[in-house]
Amino acid sequence: MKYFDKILIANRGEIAIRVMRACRELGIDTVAIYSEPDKNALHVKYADEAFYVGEAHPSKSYLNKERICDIAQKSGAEAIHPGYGFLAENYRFAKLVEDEGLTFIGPSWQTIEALGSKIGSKRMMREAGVPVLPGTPDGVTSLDEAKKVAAAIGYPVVVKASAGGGGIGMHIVESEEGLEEAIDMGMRIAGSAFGDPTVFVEKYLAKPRHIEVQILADAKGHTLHLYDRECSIQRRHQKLLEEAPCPIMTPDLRERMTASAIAAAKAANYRNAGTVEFLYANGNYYFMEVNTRLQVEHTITEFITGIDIVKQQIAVAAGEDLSMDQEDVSLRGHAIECRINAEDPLNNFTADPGKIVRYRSPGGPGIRVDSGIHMGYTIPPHYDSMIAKLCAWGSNREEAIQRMRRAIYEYVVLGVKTTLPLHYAIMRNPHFVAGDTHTHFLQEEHIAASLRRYLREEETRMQTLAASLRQGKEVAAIAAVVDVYLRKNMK
Ligand code: MV4
Repeated sequence: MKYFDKILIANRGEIAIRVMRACRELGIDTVAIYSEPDKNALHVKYADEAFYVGEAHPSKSYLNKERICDIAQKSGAEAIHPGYGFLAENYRFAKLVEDEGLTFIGPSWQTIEALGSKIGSKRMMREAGVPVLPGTPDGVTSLDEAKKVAAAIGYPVVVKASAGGGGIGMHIVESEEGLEEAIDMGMRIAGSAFGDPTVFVEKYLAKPRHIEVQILADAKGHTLHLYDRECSIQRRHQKLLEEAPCPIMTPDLRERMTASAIAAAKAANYRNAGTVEFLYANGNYYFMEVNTRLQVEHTITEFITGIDIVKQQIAVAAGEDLSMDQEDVSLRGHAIECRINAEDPLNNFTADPGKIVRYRSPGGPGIRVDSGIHMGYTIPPHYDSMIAKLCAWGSNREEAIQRMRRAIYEYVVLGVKTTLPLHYAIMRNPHFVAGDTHTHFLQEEHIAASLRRYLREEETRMQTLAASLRQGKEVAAIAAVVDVYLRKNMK
């Protein structure tokens, strides 16, 4: 089954390649778009055809809705896959694609629009019987009303932007004195960041877990869940590491959360792949938002279910029924994803773009690497610093962690600083190993100190490597790198 003859991928980097891989397996031709600094990028070489879309700045290229649709029409593509980020959750783009007679591989634009409002989606979910945190049911219109609600639910509370994301415009309030300022600040920030100053108030949870459920639905409304993921380890609302399933999940909690996620999807008339995010604390969970896109961390769900989520997205976008029932979706083992960013974890995660002078990615049992980089590639400074996703699967969580440590050990990236040593420090952290994670994990675990220790070990290895390369023993590079790694005895 082919579904489409040609698909345009409106994205770059690892996710563009991930989508094209599904297309290649299905025999679907692919069309890449690329900005000026991406003309030599891997996603361009991987595609069957590639079109220049515009200058470096995303507004000129990967966010240029009209130009992307023109390229789709010119190339004869029938559908557009948006990946994640850029236009993936832009309902105006989804609508434009449909208005042009093309297929948007994702939910309907109406569903994307409805779920884009935090207040609106919270109301929708409350009415569908999904647990939500107590708070103001609508946007704050008067300080008196906000004070009444906050007093009733009890401090601390949090002020959030309805149009927001990524914690922008979000302020924690410890007592009534701080409420007015938080509302004023939230409205100002939300207004300038999203063009919508609406804020609401809800109960604040101190150290919740972020647990999400993967959803898959077809055009007939047949809706499945693909189990859960734990995504609590984040930095400034950017996820660093995820695992599937959630390590503290019990049969009862899973039963309730997955049922809530399916109810949430049905309430929003959801089709295609999506994620329902929850906050969890003390045995209770609360709806947070729905991500109406393929997510970065879909890979670990693919590992534990064996389902190719991108192929399913393409199939249901073509109007196919889901080829399985809930009973056919089984969970096997445990998977972890480490996001490898070109950033310096010891210098406030400053981006470190530049040339990759040596590169060797890990492999072997239970390892999956999704990346858009290669040896000799220069990471442009204009985009996201995530350069690869390293995923490990094991028959249980312990084996997944052991494999991840082993894969980090094998991974060679020279030329830019990366978050690899940070991930190694996390894989060695006793609380992480015990499955004890929450949204304030990084701040509290002093990961930086242990990271320094691991980096000193790394430095010796890197010097050995650099020396052997300088002496002209540049044995077809990869072999040399592997040799240096394997000879070192890492505890
Ligand atoms: C919260 C919360 C505690 N209580 N809401 C952060 C970004 C935005 N998507 C929602 N966020 C939070 N909302 C209430 N009522 C704590 C967070 C939060 C968080 C959530 C998920 C993952 C990491 C986080 C890190 C800090 C705060």
